[in-house]
Amino acid sequence: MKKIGITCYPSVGGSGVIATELGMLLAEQGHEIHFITSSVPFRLNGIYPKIFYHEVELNHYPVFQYPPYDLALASKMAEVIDREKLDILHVHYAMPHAICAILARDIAEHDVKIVTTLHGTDISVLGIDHTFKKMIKHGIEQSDAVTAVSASLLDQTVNMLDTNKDISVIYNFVNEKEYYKKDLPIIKEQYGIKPDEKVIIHISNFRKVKRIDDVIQTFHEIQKQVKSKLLLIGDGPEYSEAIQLVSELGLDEQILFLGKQKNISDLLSISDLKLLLSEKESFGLVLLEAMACEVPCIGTNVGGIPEVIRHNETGYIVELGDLDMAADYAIELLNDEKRLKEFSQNAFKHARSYFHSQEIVRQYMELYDKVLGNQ
Ligand code: GMT
Repeated sequence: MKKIGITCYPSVGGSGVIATELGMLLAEQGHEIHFITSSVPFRLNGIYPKIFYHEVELNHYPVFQYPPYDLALASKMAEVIDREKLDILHVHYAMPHAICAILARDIAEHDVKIVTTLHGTDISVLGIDHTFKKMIKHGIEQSDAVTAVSASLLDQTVNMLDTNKDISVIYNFVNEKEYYKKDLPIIKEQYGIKPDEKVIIHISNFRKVKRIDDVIQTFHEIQKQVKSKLLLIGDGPEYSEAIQLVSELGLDEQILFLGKQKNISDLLSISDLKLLLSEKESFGLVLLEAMACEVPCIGTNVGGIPEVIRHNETGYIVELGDLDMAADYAIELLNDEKRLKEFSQNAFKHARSYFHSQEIVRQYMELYDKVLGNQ
């Protein structure tokens, strides 16, 4: 049995989901898990005797202009490392979590190993900023082990930071107990979608990099040839722009903005196709969630997306901004029931084999054993 600390952004987001699900699966295997986060991870909504939660509290001292979150986190990490005698502290994101973990390791008396998982945004956004580049590099190089969620992110990290650090690729996974296709025609009906209409879905945090306008423009072409509706799930900075574009294109009746939703697998269960046309995406966890629910995907040839979608088998890959191609592929697939069924099955099988949660957890365990010198 190992004692493992986990730090992630606990709010909605793929990295938070992966960190939490990993903690839950490790706890199921008998390990003791200590989440050290600013709030309870949103997926952690049950009783788990092997899981403990340590809240990072922020006091607003009048002397500080900004509350020192990173220092409060490092201090909490050090406290938990010593009190719980953690073997591993697994942090998600080099910036700021690996940096905090390194500081905590220096402060703590108990010997702990740091494992850092890179999810992308720290490398693709912060890594470009020279102010942070050296700090991110330090966080990575001082970690005892580093993983990246795709080969593409690994390459990008090595190139951008010019580091020789040995980084392992460990892909993301989904909780198969939650992500599977359910028979829910009632949901389609409740949203006013006719049985013969196809459902296309996009899920994201509506950041600019997600190119929501490309998704809407692609759907604009698709709906001319396929009776369909587009579900837009999520919320974020581009939300208002998206609503405006939908109105301008006269698609208010056909595009449903559902905002943030909890039961994503239910909505995927009524979907026929998923679109993810991002300009940056280190993995695209939503693609894997879709595939697990038998939904084929069209994604851009960007970052880790081509490592998740198998072109012409589980979906299609298009060049960034090639909306005509995306629409053509979608129309062809949605109009061919036999092919659509075949792609759905391929997507499901691929998600269940290549990205199976037990296999991914095994890979993390192997890495933990390696850093602890048990291998
Ligand atoms: O995509 C985001 O804006 C959220 C971010 C996160 O922290 O969850 O996503 C990143 O990590 C996910 C989990 O590994 C990946 O599936 C996403 O592709 C990655 N996002 C980007 O690289 C833009």
